[in-house]
Amino acid sequence: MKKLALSMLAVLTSLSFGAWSADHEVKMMTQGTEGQSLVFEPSYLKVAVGDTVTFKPMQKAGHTSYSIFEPSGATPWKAQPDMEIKVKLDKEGIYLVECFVHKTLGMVAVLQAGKPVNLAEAKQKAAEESAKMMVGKDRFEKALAQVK
Ligand SMILES: [Cu+2]
Repeated sequence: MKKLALSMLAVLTSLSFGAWSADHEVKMMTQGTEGQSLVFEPSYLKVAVGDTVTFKPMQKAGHTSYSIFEPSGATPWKAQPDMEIKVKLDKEGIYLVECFVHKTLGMVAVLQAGKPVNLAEAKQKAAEESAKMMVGKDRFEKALAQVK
């Protein structure tokens, strides 16, 4: 009986681990739903530490999800053009994401896992990147303004 209780506990524990981490979706769009060109939707997303985010290309235009800034200890990612990628945000803080092909056209996103422990560094990196953009220079700033 004790053995059965223990194995039941093991099953329950593994089930609840599965339920704790959610998957979120970010679309990579040539034309956004509000008419803007070259966007991640949403361009700001807050998740729990340990959640996953799936980047989905909605049109073929060479869209790629590259992380250009992560919390310390987090693994950077680079998706292939027009390919979906699922990433796990297992470190707390802000992640900055760009489409490699359209980064100078403001195709960027901000992800937040848990508390924004690296917000100051993220803002600095975002400002450096925004200075290189031809259009959409304010997109990082607008997304970062939503961090809470
Ligand atoms: Cu793109």
